[in-house]
This record gives sequence, structure tokens and C-alpha cells, in this order.
Amino acid sequence: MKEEYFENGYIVRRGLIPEKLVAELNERFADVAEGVIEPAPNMQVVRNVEVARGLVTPKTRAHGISKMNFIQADPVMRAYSDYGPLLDQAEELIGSDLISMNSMLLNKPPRVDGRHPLHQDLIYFPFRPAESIVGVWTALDSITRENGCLVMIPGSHKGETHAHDYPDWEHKNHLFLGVKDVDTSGRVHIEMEPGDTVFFHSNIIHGSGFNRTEDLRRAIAVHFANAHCEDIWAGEKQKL
Ligand SMILES: O=C(O)CCC(=O)C(=O)O
Repeated sequence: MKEEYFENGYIVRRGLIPEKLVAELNERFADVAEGVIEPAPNMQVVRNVEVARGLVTPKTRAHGISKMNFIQADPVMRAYSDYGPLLDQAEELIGSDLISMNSMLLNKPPRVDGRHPLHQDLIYFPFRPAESIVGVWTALDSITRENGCLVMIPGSHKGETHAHDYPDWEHKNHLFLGVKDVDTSGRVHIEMEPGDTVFFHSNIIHGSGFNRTEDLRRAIAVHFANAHCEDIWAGEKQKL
């Protein structure tokens, strides 16, 4: 498991998150999105850029949302990053003494540009080393090439951390930064069923494409760092 992870930069654990928890997370997402319950304090609900600019009118409020950030503030959503088997797997990869960071619910609505350009998560993190940081991403729907599954470039975590910028696209979602001029020929599409979970290295190049269906494409994610990581920005404010 660990060997495969450090060789390819990711591993997939099928069915790691039980059906019941997946259903609870989806229900909670719907309740917060539709205003049935208020988002927890500190949680951010981010709309797709075309929706926020009034260029697209979403079918429901959920169809206008691209992300919910800091979802650990929500007592139901928090159950994801507290889930024992998920923590066990993360510990196996980066050691015990985990700190969890921004956890997110990632929605990719239809009929808008919800692409996530190829990028490396490491650029968002002010601490190192990279191998002590793992991303964890779980499908909450059946996620295929058609609705925008994750794309990874195996082995790319062993290369440099590239400069990132907004892609040259008409509609750019806030902080969806990407790399340019990288060789994408070896990329793989990771299709997943609800509950399937991918653990990925913080320096791996990854992203996702359009949702070409009429349904939501939901996933939930969290990053863990080993508590012994060093702060490389030495207390400076995050520059992004
Ligand atoms: O959910 C997705 O489509 C991609 C998410 C992602 O790459 C990220 O949050 O770093």
C-alpha cells in the first residue's frame, strides 16, 4: 500500500466510506445548499463563478455551488475526517500525530465550467516536507469521465513544484490555479463509486474536467499533515 502510494503518488481504497455516511453527507450538503439549515460559523459556501456573475441561473441552489470550505465546523460533515479507517490509512502513509486542514465538499454542477485545472496542492500549504502531507478525496456520487472524475499524473509528485497561475479559460473559479506546459501524456482518469477514496501526495499533479451530465458531481476531501511539519512561511500571512 505505502510502496504503491510513494511510487505512483496516490492509492485508491474502494468502498472505504460506508454507504450510510455517504448518504448523511449528501443530505447535509443538500440542507446547507438549499438553506434548510444555516452553514456552521466559519464555513464558506462558494458559488460557481458563472452563477455568481449572473451568467447562468442554476436549477436549484445546490446547482450553483462549487465548494463548501471548512466543513469540519459542521457536526455532521465532520464525521468524514473523524472516520477511523480513513485516519488509520492516512497514518499509515504519513505517520501518526495528524493535523487536519481545510476540509471541503467539492461540487461540480452541470452546465457551468467547473473544471479544475491540473495543479499541485503543495502550493497552497505553508509547511513541509511534502511527503508528510496527504490529500484524501472521496466520491459522494458515481464519478466518471462524463461528470468530471479526478485525473492524476502518476509519478509527478517526484518532480518539481511548478509555478501556478489562473488558466487561460473564459470563466475562472476563485483560486482554481493550474500548471502550464507539463507533459500530460501519462495522465490517468480515476473513476469512482460513492465511498471510494483516493489518498494522494501533496505534490502530485491532478485536476478534473467538465461535468457533462445533468446531475451534481459531489466529493468530499480533507488534507492531513504530520504535526512535525515545519512552517516554511515562518508566520507570514498566506500570500494567495
Ligand atoms: O474535486 C475536484 O474535481 C478536484 C479537486 C482538487 O483537485 C482539489 O481540491 O485539489
